[in-house]
Order: sequence, then C-alpha cells, then structure tokens
Amino acid sequence: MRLRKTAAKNPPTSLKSESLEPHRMHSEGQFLTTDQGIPISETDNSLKAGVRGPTLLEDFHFREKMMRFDHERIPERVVHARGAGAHGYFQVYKSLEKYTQARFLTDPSLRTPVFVRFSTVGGSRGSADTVRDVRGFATKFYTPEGNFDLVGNNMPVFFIQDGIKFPDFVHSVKPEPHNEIPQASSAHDSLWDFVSLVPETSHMVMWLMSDRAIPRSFRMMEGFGVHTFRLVNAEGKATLVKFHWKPLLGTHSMVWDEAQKVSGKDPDFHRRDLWEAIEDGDFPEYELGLQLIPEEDVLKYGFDLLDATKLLPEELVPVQRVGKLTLDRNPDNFFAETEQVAFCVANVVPGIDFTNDPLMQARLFSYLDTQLTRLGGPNFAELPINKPVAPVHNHQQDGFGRQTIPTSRANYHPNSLGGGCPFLANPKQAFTHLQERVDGRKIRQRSGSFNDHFSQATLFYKSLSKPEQQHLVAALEFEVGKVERKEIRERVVNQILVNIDLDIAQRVARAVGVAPPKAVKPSKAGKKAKNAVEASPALSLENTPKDSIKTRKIAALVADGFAGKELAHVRKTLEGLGAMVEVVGPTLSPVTSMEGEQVVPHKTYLTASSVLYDAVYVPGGEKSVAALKRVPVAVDFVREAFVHCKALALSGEAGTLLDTAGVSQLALPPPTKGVEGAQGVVRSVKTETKGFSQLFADAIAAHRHWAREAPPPA
Ligand code: HDE
Repeated sequence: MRLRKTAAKNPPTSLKSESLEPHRMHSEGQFLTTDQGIPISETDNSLKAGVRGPTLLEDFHFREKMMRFDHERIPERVVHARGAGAHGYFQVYKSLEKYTQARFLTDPSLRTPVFVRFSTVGGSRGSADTVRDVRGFATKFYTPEGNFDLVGNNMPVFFIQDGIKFPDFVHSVKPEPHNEIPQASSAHDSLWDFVSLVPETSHMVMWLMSDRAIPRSFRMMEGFGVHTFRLVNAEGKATLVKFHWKPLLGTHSMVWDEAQKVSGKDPDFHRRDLWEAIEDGDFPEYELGLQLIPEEDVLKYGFDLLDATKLLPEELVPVQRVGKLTLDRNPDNFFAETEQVAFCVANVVPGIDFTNDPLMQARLFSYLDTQLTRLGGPNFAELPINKPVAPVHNHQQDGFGRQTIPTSRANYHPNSLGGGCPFLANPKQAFTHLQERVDGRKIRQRSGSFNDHFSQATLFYKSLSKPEQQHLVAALEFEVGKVERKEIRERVVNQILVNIDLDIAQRVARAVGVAPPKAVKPSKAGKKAKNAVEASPALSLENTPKDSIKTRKIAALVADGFAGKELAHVRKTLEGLGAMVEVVGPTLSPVTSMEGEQVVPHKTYLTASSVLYDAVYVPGGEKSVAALKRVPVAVDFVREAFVHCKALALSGEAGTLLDTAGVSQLALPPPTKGVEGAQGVVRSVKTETKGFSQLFADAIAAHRHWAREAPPPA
C-alpha cells in the first residue's frame, strides 16, 4: 500500500552483483518451458487417458513439475536458521598497511562487494524475528584475494570458552527433545539447567537478558567478531585485533512486551524493515571498527584475550573506525542467495589470521563441515552467491552438483601435462600461516587464565543505565520464572546470579519463589579477577548516538474531522528530517479533514499497530478524536505507545486520549498554554501550535523515554 521511493530494483552496484547476472532468470516476455527448455502450452491439466481417466506416466511435464516440488526443501541451518540478507560494499577510509597486507584494508579506492546475512540463533526458519536471542551478523567480503568471511554476532562475547561444548549448549537452548517446545525461546528448563551448571555462560547470559537481545532493527545493531583475530602485515608482523561493526543510526532496542506483540503482529518485522529500507534507498551503513592490541598484551588486562567469554572494554583500547559497509541491494531470490550463502570462519585472506582461541578453533572445522549436509555436497563454493570474484584454479574435482568444467588433462600437482598449471602462487601474495611457535603437551584442560567467569558479567551490569538494569532483571524474572523445576531456579540464583550481583540474585529469587541469598559466596568456579575498569560506558545503549530520526516510522492516527493542515505540516517536518509517516485510518477509503480535504490512509487501525511504529501522533479535531475514542484498537495505539515509552504527539483535543487510554495518571499534567513536551509526550492546547513538530522530532530522536516506565514492584 505504501509507495516506495524507488519502485524499480536498485541497479547492480558491484562486481559481485554483476557476476551473478549470467545466473539470473529473467522471465519477462518469455514462454514457459520444462527444465530441458521444451515449450509448454498447458500446465493446469495432467495428461490423462480420457478426460475422466487416470494420469499417464508419460506426462514428463507433470513428473518433472512434481519431482521438483517434492524436493524443494533443504535442511535448515542447525543454528541461525532464520535470517535475512543483503548485498552491498565495503570501503576502507585509509590504508591499514602498517597492520595488514589484506588489499581490501589497504586500498581506499577499492569498493569490495559484500553479502551480509543477519539472523537469530535458536529459532527455526519460520520463527519470529523479535524473539529474545543473539543476532548473527555475518559478512562475506568478495575481495580480489579471495573471500573473507567475518561471521560475527551482535554481542561481543559468547556462552562457552571451548567449541567442544557447542553441541551441549545448543541442545540445551533449542526446543526440548521430547516435545519440541518451546520454539525460539530460551525461557525453559534445559537452557537454565545448563547455565546453572556451567558458570562460564554467566557473562553472555547477562547480554542475552539485556535489551541487546531485542534489537529495534538489524540496521540499528552493533556487530562483533567476538574472537581475537590477527592482522598480519607484509613483513609478517602480527597485531591482535577485535572486529566491531558500528551502525550509523545508533544501537537501539525494543521493550520486551512490545517485542512479544510484534512476534504476532508481524513475525517478519526485522526482515521487512531491512528489505523496505533498502528498497526506499535508505541504505543501512555500519563503520568497521578495530581494537588493535600488541601480541605481548594478550594477558595484560586481567583476563585472557583468547577467552571468548570476555570483551575488551573500549575505554582500555579504543575502537578505531577504519571503513564503511553500505547495504544497497536486496537479493533477487531468497533461496538462491540468502539461504544458499555459506559462511566459514576459516575463509581468511592474506593479512588476516587466527589465534588459539579454543572456540574459534572449533569453528574452523564446523562451518565447512555443516554445509555438506545443508547444501548437499562439497561443491557449495561454486554456488553463485558463494563463488569468489577472485579467480579459482585448483585440482579439486567431481562430487554432487559440480558446476565448473575443468579443461585440463592434469588434475594433480605437480604435473607436466598441464604445463605445471595451476602453478604455485608467489609466497608474497599467497596466504602464509603465521609462524607462531607452539609448544605443549597433548592435554584436555582449560587454561587457568580462563577461570574468572563473573567479573565481566558484573562489569556489564554495572555499566548499564538504571532502566537497562531494570529490563535485565525483569528478563531474568521472566525467563527463570518459566523454569518448572525449582532446583534449577535455585541453582541459577545461588550458583550464578549471586556471584554476579547480590541485588540481582535477591530480586530474581523473590520473583521465582526461591529463598533470597544473604551474601555473596565465592563460588568454586573461580575467583574474581580485578577489573581494569569499574564500568564501561560504551556498553550502555544510553550512550549511543540519538541525534536523528532518519528512517523512523510514525503512525498518524486519524478519523473524519482531523486537523488536516496540522497533519500536513507535521508530516512535512518529520519527512524532511528523513522519517516516514504513515496515516492510519478507520478503513482504506479516504478520510476527510476538518478543512474538507481528503487523505487516503496507508493502513487501518486493524492492519497497523502501535508496536510496529517508533512513535504515534494524533492530530487535533474534535470529531476525529471523539471517533477514535469509540474504537478500542485505536485507543490501544496511544496506550501502547505510552507504556512502551515511545514518543507521542497529541495536539489539541487529542491530549484527552491519555485519559481514555487509562494512562493519564502516569503522565505529567497537560499544558495550560502553547505547546509542551515532557517525558516524550508532546501536547498542545490548540492545533497548529508553533514548535509542536520540532519537539516531537526531538522526542523521537531520543528513541525511548524511560522515565515513564512503571517502577519495579517493591
Ligand atoms: Fe556459529 N555456526 N558456531 N557462531 N554462527 C553456524 O554454520 C559454530 C559462534 C554464527 O548467516 C553454523 O553455516 C560452532 C560464535 C553466525 O549463515 C555452524 C561454534 C559466533 C552464523 C556453526 C559457533 C557465531 C553461524 C550453522 C562454537 C559469533 C550464521 C550453519 C565453536 C562470533 C551464518 C552454518 C549465516 C552459523 C557452528 C559459535 C556466529 C553449525 C561450532 C562465537 C552469524 O557451523
């Protein structure tokens, strides 16, 4: 219904997109054929012996059509099954040759094509987008030296330290095996059983309970490489590095009640948001950030940089912004691109190398291995979306689904039949593994430097603003409260939470029917290391940029008799600042303003919902406001926007909707003259008041107004 700014598909902007062109099927103006190219003029009736007779085996068109349909499904990803992807490009600001020889990081004139896939982790392919979960943020850089995959998440740490525990962890968080319940939710016994027995999960569990686990949009999410990697320069000198993605729109989240409602109202909320932003030309942008650490500092900060349950506070090592990622093209086909893309942590280019992080080491195997089942054999790198733009020449051969046709008789190395080709690359350009000295006995043991499981969980909590802390505790109360077995709830409180923060443990204990612990008992899981910082302000969403309303969605709620001139003015101001205003009316038929002009609504009270918008605006107009008050779903717009702490603009008579919505006792008293905006609620005495739109825009930019939040129960 909404008119998109760019009706046509964005033109292919990158080399990768051009390379996909021979594989695209453009059917405009073409007739129907079989897979063999045989023209077909009838596809609604199978071939029968007589009009009422049996279908004939020789109907090759029917057989092919049915066979193809029967085999359309492939296994979904074992984790990160639900996702959405986009094409784009990356460009470095200035050469990083001091640290790396990777061309895409040293040549500022190079636009490296990328494909990015965002995902949730636990849910199946058809699960909802706004569940409480970690989000995947995987980027494939098609560089001139081969593919580099940065397979990250929107949280900087992970649940476990050693990859051998990954199957255990994933089994515990996925639906339980006996009844396949619950879908896409961590609020169940087996996950919390695992957490209560494995203290190394503590830090990541705090992130999972935080607002980061319910992002507003993929476009408003940070990304992290999680592990410490290495950059290696042309002289072979290595520097430890942590990768970050910083969204230019800031990092923003939803509230839990809203996220749960969106799961029902629009399970595709994040996928749709990404798709529409790109179609509209509002290309998502993220800056690549690097924390660069000298090799010798690997243990300097009171924890081990090889331990993926730890983050390196930005206050200790600042994040340098070195380049920008822009997503500017939606895929043509979800399956061929987003579903078939295969990321692999082991895909690195010369100038980037691994470390001995035992979580990373396991990933080097798993990502290659999993594609064999998922994509049906070893030739998945030849699928168009996975194929590098760099030339590929080797002696790999055969296997299911082979696409390439090698023309040489020599399928081995060394050879003379093929003139020695493909010959070995010059070592200066080739990938050379860093010659790290490794000396040790074979041993199944964890390093003592990985022992502290709680300090950074505490650091994270202490770094959050008061509202974020309150949300986190409420999330714990919800999740642990859903655990059926009391002994698990007790262990979560007494083995985990009490070691993070006594107050959290006591509050959660009370909420989940467990005796509140009295004092912090140092657990045998490990002593707390002294933190190098007491708090890291960079971890709080309070400190994210809040200076723009670009791409924010605002619902303007109207009925016949609304203040038309005012709506036009507010719309102009907000749209001028890059926001999107959708008019929501009783039906899709035109609504008439008090001035007699007609406006066609984009959505209705039924097809839209407050939870799908960033802010709600109700223009004045006695008749319109009176009509809105009679419709409960319309009143819900105001009530929900209020309780979800969103910006709310109510002009003239519309201010009284707060009474109807039953939230006026929580709001500040209405203005007695002019216009007033407090706690994100902008009200005016009359319609058409000067400054109304700007105050509203400022309130939207602030994202949420937590002062309105109901205080936690005493
Ligand atoms: Fe993954 N992970 N993972 N993971 N992961 C997969 O690979 C795995 C981990 C991440 O959009 C799988 O192709 C192991 C950390 C993303 O296609 C699988 C371990 C981080 C995606 C796999 C981890 C991630 C995956 C499933 C512990 C953040 C989606 C399908 C050793 C840094 C990529 C697939 C996409 C997907 C294994 C831990 C991120 C099974 C063994 C840590 C974003 O191979």
